[in-house]
Amino acid sequence: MSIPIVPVSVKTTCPYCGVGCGVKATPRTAIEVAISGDEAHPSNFGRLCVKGSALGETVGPEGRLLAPKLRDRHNGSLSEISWDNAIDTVANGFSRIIAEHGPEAVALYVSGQLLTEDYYVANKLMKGYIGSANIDTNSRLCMSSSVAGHKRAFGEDLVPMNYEDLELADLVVLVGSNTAWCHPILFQRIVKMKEKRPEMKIVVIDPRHTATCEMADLHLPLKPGSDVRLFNGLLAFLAEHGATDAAFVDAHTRGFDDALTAAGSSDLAQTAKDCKLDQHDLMAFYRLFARTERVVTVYSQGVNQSSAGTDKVNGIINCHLATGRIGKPGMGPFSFTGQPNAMGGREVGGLANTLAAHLELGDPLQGEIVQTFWNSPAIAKRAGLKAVELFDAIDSGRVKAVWVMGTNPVVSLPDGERVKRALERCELVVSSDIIEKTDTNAFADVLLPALGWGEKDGTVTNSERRISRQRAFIPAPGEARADWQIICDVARRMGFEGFDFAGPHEIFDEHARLSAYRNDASTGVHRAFNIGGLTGLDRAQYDALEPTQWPLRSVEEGSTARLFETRRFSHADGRARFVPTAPRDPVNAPDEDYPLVLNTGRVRDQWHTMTRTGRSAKLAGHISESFIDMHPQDALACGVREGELARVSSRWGSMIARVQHGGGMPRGSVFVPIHWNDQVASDARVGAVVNPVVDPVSGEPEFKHTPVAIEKFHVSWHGFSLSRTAPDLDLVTHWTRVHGARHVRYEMAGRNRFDTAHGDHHEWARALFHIDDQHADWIEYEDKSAGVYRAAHVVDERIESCVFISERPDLPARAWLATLFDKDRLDDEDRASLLLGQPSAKGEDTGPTVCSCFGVGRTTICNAIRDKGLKTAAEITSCLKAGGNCGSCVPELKKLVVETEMARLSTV
Ligand SMILES: Nc1nc2c(c(=O)[nH]1)N[C@H]1C(S)=C(S)[C@@H](COP(=O)(O)OP(=O)(O)OC[C@H]3O[C@@H](n4cnc5c(=O)[nH]c(N)nc54)[C@H](O)[C@@H]3O)O[C@H]1N2
Ligand SMILES: Nc1nc2c(c(=O)[nH]1)N[C@H]1C(S)=C(S)[C@@H](COP(=O)(O)OP(=O)(O)OC[C@H]3O[C@@H](n4cnc5c(=O)[nH]c(N)nc54)[C@H](O)[C@@H]3O)O[C@H]1N2
Ligand code: SF4
Ligand SMILES: [Mo]
Repeated sequence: MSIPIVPVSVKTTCPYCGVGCGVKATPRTAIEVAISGDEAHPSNFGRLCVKGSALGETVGPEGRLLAPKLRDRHNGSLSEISWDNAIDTVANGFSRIIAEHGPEAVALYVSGQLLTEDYYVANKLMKGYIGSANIDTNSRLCMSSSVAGHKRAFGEDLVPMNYEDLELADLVVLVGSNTAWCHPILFQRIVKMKEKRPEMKIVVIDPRHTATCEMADLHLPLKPGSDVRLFNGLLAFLAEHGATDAAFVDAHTRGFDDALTAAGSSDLAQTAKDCKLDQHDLMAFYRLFARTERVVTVYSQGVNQSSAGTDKVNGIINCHLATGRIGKPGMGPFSFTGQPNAMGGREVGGLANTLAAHLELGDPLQGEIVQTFWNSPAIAKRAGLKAVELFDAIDSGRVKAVWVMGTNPVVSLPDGERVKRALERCELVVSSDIIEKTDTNAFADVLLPALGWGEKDGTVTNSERRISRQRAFIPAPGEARADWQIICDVARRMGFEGFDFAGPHEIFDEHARLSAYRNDASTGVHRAFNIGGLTGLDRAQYDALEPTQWPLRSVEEGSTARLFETRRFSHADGRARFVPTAPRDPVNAPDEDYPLVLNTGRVRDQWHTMTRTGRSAKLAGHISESFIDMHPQDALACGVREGELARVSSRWGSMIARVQHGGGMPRGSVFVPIHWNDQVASDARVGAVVNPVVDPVSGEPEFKHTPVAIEKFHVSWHGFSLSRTAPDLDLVTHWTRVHGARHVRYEMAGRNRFDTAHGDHHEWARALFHIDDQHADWIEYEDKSAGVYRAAHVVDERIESCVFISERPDLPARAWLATLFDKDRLDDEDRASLLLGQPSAKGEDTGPTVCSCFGVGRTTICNAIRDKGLKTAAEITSCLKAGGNCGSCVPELKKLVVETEMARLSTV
């Protein structure tokens, strides 16, 4: 029976990045939803980036896990089971292992993409009922260095800032943050303000020349890992040039002298040398910072994901404390959170080394407060295992059961092969996910279908501590249940009281009450995190909750836009701490065998392990395959060329991707995106290569620095196919799947000549597409001497599949071929184009997508720049619409203007 859809617009929040944009979703059918930005939401005021705009394409039933499943370990097969059976299996499995081996033998591994309510009950179950702190989260891989740095400096994990501060600043420093691609709406807010006030300056500190640099006044391409040295140098410079705020330092901080001593030399030439920077550029940055009062320093994964991540954070905060630039409009250190609910997870205490509601493990008073409030049978007394340690403990058999929720650790943890081995050895692996086939689910004994975005209800907190509602607007598919519900069901089945909630509003209420409970130094422990003003909301009030920033102690007091305005920090004496940060090199240095440094990160149109964004044809067009970005001279030295496949290997593992040069890499470093995994490519999971080194304070992995070697991946042919059904991948050596609207595309390459096993090219193509019919309609072209073959299979004048093969990687464009799959019949011109291997009419191929919103390709844009003499991104927008919706591609448009002009100059 189909459930009627009421086309009413529902206000919710984007499930991707920590900007936390407000979204208006209007369901048209059960699988079709119109998406637009919420003009009233203070994060985005109606704008959405390209990922947010494409949300409508990701809510369909394709690939969803629709019922609980149990794996037969002997033959690997999955069978559907009832919820009752599934809950029993998980509860009994956990209870048995706890009874036999104690509470430390089980673990939860959760996610910054869970809603606060899900997160709260997961944490409560583990720390208050099972009684161990073995619950960690993928936020360990993400924000834990910032958490640790904030605690050291402020006495509590506090992000003091407000998004408006980015607009009020006269200098925005972006450290290790590709803001243009990873926090696009905040980037656009900064850029817009810069257009209004050109005197506002942007400095980017990143080894790569990223899209973010297109808008920067200054880019400092520092040596990877040398941020502490750079900010120590800045601290010394500020002190030497009388740019510190002595009154603030005296009255509100401790430890300045020690930090200054640890910062070491103020010798600019030496600092520039250590960071491999141009001395004049470094001086320009130091001077700019010294003389500008309103400075916001934004930091993200280039800072956190490092073996010196926590020190990097404190190195930055030290400079803000020294100048007193904190807790005032337009200034302060600003950690951009990655996931939509990274901040909510920190509020509930989802990390293995925190307790709950900003209360800490290991202090008897804080333990007592939480246990009394929960009225729970137990309370965790010491820190549990951090993500990388946790998987080590699973591998060694110390932890025997793990329940993974809303994260894909086989892809996202470092040393991925070890993670696979650990899960293989683990007695009981449970996974709650919305998708059935993921690299992690391949190892799960029990699969639990969770509700996804659009189906579930709850709250998330963004980078500026703003709590927003995610609201359901489509019915639950199959038997999927909300994560909080699944956790509570298991907890109750384990015999625990305290998990009877009628809905997420009751969980939120309990969370809010805990935040205010004995939140006072006279009766308990004072902490800034307090949402007492949000207690007592009934379902209707909770449903109507408007985006609200914390702290919100009471309704009368109202919420707090900016922390530390009173100059009071959360350490017992109210003072902030300088943390001495001695620079140290990354743990693993490049050597003769592994001479290059692997840096990993994100691309504009994909989200993490692609389980959702990978389903959007619109998003697949921007970058369709994994790549190894490297300097041309490094490529030469490794014997690889642009467009060819290469293997990246480290002491931990290897992967394969295509070499490219366009990403502004310095010598000595290569960059590989994190997104591609075993579901979408044969061998492109970069986590297999990444070293499992972690920061000693936070336990956050060093994702940005693994010594690697690059070598050519020898193949005898390159090709691609587009088809309405999947081809036989056993016939190819290397492949990547690219989602299309009415077809699926595979980029492929082979080691064996394809005519050996299957007679000739034609036979091979028939086998590839599983075609038995001897009389099928084929359009075929072959040039044996050039090693070129192309074929299209046509049924009733409609294209079913096509394959293009060449000995060299220079294959024809793909974009125009995809359009043939939209047609009911091929005309003569289409057939001629297929034979020719290119559109016979000029201008039909648009090239790879640059503007995903309007589907405008690179070739179209470059032609327009050249033919119409366009000079700015704005001119491109008025001519082609590109860049006119979400604006995410504007940095790339700017780059194309420059590149096309350079190409023109080199040919005149
Ligand atoms: N499109 C997209 N957006 C996303 C996500 C996504 O998957 N896709 N994920 C979200 C999540 S969870 C997160 S955590 C954020 C991450 O957001 P970002 O941190 O902006 O993204 P990354 O690409 O991981 O890395 C940022 C930059 O750090 C640089 N870097 C590497 N080493 C160093 C170094 O030693 N010093 C400095 N200063 N920089 C260095 C890299 O070159 C890279 O450009 O993005 C969020 N937004
Ligand atoms: N090499 C390298 N590795 C990295 C990083 C890096 O920069 N370099 N960055 C790290 C960072 S910052 C992050 S945040 C991680 C992200 O890494 P992951 O968390 O592993 O990646 P996701 O693809 O976001 O995984 C989310 C999973 O939850 C599922 N899911 C979606 N919605 C729901 C839901 O409502 N409920 C449940 N139960 N499941 C749901 C999705 O299908 C997916 O399988 O990667 C880390 N790994
Ligand atoms: S910037 Fe984009 S991905 Fe991030 S919350 Fe906003 S719309 Fe979603
Ligand atoms: Mo993240």
